Amino acid sequence: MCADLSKDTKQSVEPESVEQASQPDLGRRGFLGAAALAGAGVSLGLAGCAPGKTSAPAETAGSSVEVKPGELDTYYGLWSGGHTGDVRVLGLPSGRELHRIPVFTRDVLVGWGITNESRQVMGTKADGSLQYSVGDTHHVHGSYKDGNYDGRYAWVNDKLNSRVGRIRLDYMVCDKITKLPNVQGFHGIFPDKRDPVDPAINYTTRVFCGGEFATPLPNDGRDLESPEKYRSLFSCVDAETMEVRWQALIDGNCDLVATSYDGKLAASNQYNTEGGTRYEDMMSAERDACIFFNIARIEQAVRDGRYSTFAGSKVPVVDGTRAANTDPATALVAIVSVPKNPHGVNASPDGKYFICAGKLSPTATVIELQKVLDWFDGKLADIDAAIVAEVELGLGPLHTAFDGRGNAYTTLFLDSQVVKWNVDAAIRHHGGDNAAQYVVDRIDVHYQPGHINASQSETVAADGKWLAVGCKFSKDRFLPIGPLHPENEQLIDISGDKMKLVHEHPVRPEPHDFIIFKRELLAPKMLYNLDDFPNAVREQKDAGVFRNGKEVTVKIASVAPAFEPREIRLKRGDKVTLVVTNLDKIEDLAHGFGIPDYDINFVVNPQQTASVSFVADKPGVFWCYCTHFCHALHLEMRARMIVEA
Ligand code: K7E
Ligand code: CUA
Ligand code: CA
Repeated sequence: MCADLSKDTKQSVEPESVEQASQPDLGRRGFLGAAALAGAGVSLGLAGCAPGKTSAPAETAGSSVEVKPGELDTYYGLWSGGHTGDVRVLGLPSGRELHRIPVFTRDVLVGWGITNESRQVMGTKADGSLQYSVGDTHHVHGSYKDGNYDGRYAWVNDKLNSRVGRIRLDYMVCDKITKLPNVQGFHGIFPDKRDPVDPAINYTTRVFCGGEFATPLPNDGRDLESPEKYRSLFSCVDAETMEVRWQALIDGNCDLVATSYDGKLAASNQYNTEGGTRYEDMMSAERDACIFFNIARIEQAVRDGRYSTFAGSKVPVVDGTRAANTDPATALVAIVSVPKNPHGVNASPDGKYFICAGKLSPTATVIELQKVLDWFDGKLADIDAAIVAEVELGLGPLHTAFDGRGNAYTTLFLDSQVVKWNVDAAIRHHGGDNAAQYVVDRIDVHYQPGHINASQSETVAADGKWLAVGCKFSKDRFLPIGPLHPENEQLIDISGDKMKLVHEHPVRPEPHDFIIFKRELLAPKMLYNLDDFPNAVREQKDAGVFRNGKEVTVKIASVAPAFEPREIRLKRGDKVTLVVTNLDKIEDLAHGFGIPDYDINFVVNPQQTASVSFVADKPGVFWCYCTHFCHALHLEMRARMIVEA
């Protein structure tokens, strides 16, 4: 399983023999038990490579991955940041990180969580402190129109505190955060791609959110010792208002989420249909499920008043439990059986299939969308007949991407590989055509890949050019930096028949999912508009210190290389709101505003306004200075804040 580019080369000539050589025979590749998984993780992955043996130079020379100095990338990537609570913006194919968009956690670079405006988005407690200071982003997805990204919004989950963040892609800033009521471990997220009933609404209006951890509902101290009463909720958030429209109560749990191209279905893989509260219990059944939510029916049930609510929340909750949904004519959900503890569900760009990866099973399960709809319509007797393929791929399949040419690419966590397979061939193989070779190619990645995505993968415009892989372990790939290793992000050229590894870079842990799309789909604004800030200081003459008893408003205008006013006179104990407007109109001319010993620093972009509030509790002279290099006289760009004792 070690990196060996000679093997990649051989692989590209003889995939068959490499498959045999590189695939351990684990009990004829049957299901992995929990113990086997742990054991395999150690023997196949974590202890598999000795440093120094494998670091052949990457094949980058002359390949199209190179973006020369001064050239621009052709794709944007939006990457979840992981437990740094932010979203990364990458340029591809270079892999250069261009930006980090803070969402759930403070970012001291721009002052996210420090300015009043950002704190309002993040949410504060009655005492003014931030509601939460930690987060964990896993999945980021963009808004759709006609099946492709429209560049309006992106949404990202916070698994830790069950929040949804929305990013305005025009300014690349988070503008709303919604807390999901009665949800713990909010994991998968996916926007719908159009409305299920109104053909005129061909764009995203809902965002679906899967609750991974079942708890007593409401989780207020009752039913602690009654696991059979633990439930989880699948939530629908309005894309515009960001309010929670409805929730569906389900047995077991949700993990990842995917949506159909016709807007009719949202799907979530379930790994704990057992409803286990202990580790072993979650792996006791041979099969789990992929649950499909019938959006139009659920919204009709809400309109008809067929819902309940939980204490502490007014959100309508429909009944999506198994027992309540056995009659296809009225069912709100359809539950398809898939092998043991699946991970990942992805919708193919032709709109026909959902693919669940097996995780503890070496398989991928292909579920045909039309057949799920047929079951709801009473035309398919057995919902499990919606499964059109269940084929072996390798050990530890997690996530799947698509190239728009009928091929799927699935990460194999335990095998440290990506497998390219043909969906139609898999369906034929499943149907009894043993000659149908569905595995097209395999490539070693370094190491233990989790998420994977291809350029434009989950859109109607999947273009099959680039495939990025988030490897959870980097081991020996980079200079050692102590115990906490970087992760390894690798880029694979998938434009030809054979996959070709072309680039890798380390990344600070730990991103999960990401999307890659053509740069033309995004048109960021390069300047703010003063009209969007009601508190803007519109001209230098409006700047000054305005006192109302102990409440003081300091209005500051910045024009490089000076602040106006340059002297701020305060009295100890004043309650100060300090508003800074950057009146510069030149792109890239941002200023910072740092106040020594007051724990304040933030950035104000051209034509933006930002404010902070604090109590002037420390007397003395405080040189507030511009912290963002803006001008030859940047060091002189200061204001003297005097706090009288
Ligand atoms: Cu990392 Cu998407 Cu949270 Cu799989 S999940 S790897
Ligand atoms: Cu303004 Cu530096
Ligand atoms: Ca299970």
